[in-house]
Amino acid sequence: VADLSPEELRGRVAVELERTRRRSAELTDAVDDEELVKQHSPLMSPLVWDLAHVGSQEEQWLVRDVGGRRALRPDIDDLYDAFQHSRANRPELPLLGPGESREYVATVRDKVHDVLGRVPLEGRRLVEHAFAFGMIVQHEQQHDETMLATHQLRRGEPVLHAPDPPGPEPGGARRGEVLVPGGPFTMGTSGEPWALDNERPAHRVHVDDFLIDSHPVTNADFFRFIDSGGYRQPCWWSEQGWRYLAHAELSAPLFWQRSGDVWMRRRFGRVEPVPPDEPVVHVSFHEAQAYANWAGRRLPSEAEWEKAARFDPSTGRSLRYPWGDDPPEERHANLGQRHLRPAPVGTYSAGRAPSGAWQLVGDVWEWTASDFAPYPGFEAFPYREYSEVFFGPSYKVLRGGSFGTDPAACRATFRNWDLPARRQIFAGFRCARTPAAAELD
Ligand code: AVJ
Ligand code: FE
Repeated sequence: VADLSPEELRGRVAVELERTRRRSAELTDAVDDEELVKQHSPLMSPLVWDLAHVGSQEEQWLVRDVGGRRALRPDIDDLYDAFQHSRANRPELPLLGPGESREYVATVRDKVHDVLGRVPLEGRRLVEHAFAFGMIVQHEQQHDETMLATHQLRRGEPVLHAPDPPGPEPGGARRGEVLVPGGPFTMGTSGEPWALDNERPAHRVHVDDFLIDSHPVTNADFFRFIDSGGYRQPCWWSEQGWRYLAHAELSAPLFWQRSGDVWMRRRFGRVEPVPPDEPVVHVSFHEAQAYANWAGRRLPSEAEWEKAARFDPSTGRSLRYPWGDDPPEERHANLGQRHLRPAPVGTYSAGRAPSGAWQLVGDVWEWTASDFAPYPGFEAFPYREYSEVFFGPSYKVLRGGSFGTDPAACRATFRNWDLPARRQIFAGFRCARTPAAAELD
């Protein structure tokens, strides 16, 4: 950002805003008005809520705060405040209708382009203003991923279409563990202009020797857990996990269904056999943890995950992405909803980390063992409700992004979080373990 002239920066931001809006439009234009206002699951908002919420945040943050312009629709601030109304209750609200919502977000966007054309983007205000626009792009992209999860929960004929991802590369599916030698590394970031408050500041963390899976856990791995009785044996589950399992009566990942001898799954309206070589997706933290216990392993801590994903032992530096500092390209990772599924393990050799691990970014979010907590020196920005109110033992951290995560909202430092019971998000995992002393010689 600092290397760009203000004019180049304005152009870059405008492109990102429009690219993002095309995605939101695609997700909301794919269904008719009735499906736009209906609730597809109590876990999710109606799609039309997400759309107008994106506009409302953009109005408050860019039109009012950055632009200093007068409010367009202060009367709807409360309706679209995520803290005022739970997702389950949003359909009952007097929300803007589909046409009104589209008109509203377009009006806000026009004003935003006007603000972008006039606001100082240099000197003292550069970082602050560039961040505000970047935050809004990321916010909309995050809601687009949420809307994609709503599409996955929706019943009915397929309305989203995309080509399948590439297949595994020669030798790519040879799986194992990679050893990350103990020592300090830099976790988090202070210099990344679009990094959100919870990724900051950069700080040194010591991590002991650990081994981590070279690839995410696959559906075939998960078949074995299920077949060996994993969902029926309390010994693999935490107390909280077992209570949740009994209450929710789970016996497989979300969207799976047994048909005779084979597992089938529903994927964006298509029913198909569960592909054995894809990362498992739509599992809760509890299921991931139970699998890891069953396999004699554990989930990686967040620090372990990040070190495996970005620490380069040849320079001692932490990279922006597993493959280096360059922004994601198609060859690096399955991001950005180019595909409507994870790629099989052993794809994207260009995206490997210095540790040797594959597919840390893209495909599926990966559950970690860690609670969502602030880094030392954390400062809430721009408001406490973005991250700070979620800190504590209730939320577990996920890392790496999924096939539905846009590159703008994905970095090796990016932190996602959710309740340990949630599985409608595109979440999978990989396992780790602490090596025995004899293994290190
Ligand atoms: C970071 C995905 C947990 O969706 O609750 C959207 C992102 N924050 N609007 C969420 C977010 C405010 C957040 N997650
Ligand atoms: Fe939001």
